[in-house]
Amino acid sequence: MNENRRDFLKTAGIASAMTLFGGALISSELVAQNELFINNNIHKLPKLPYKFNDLEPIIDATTVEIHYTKHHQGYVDGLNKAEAAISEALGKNNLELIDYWTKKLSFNGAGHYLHTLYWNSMSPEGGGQPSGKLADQIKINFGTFEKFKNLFTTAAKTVEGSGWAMLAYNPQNKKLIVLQIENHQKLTTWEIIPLMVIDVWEHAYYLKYQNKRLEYINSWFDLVNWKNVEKLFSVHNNNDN
Ligand code: MN3
Repeated sequence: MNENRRDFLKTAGIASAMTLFGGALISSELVAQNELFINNNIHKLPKLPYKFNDLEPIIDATTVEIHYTKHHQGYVDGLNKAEAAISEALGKNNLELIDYWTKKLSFNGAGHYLHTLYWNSMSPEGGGQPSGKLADQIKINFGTFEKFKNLFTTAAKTVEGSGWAMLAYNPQNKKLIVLQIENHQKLTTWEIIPLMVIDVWEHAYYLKYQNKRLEYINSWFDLVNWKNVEKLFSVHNNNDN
């Protein structure tokens, strides 16, 4: 990618709501909120919806800053690089390394998407419980909010290695489900709409919580931006009514 062009676009703040992934995975609402994409399909780091220190004391400012400016930026850069490499390979009609680049595309693309959803899954004014249709759906699919919370917490705690836990909506059978994700891209069931994620890679919590992942997850619930989760749910649940 042309560095000058990237700098120009970054400075100019040119944004358009282009989709990162085709199909059901992308949330148009999420894209609109964050102006994820700039011209020519070059992906950029979305604006963080709060300041680095706004999630304290639950997540410290240093963790948020490194996570956002180094880790998330790295996935954005990796995604752009993979797309450029695939484009170049097509141009040269040489697909010899395409298995490598499609893996990079998946890992970095999913990493970019999940981090964007992660930042929006939290708010300094978060916590409590969901309301409205989402609250009703949680009761229908999990029994009670506490049962859902226990399922989500246990899923997050037991992810092997680096990964995530996700609350998602399946529009095919109109059910909410909880998933474990390994790395950024493994163990999904593909037809689902992601609504909320917690990052349980160690870089998300290790400075403050060290090996105590469960303590991080329990504290994290006091940051959950239920308004955003409800909004994403309502976008995809609208046609059901
Ligand atoms: Mn992360």
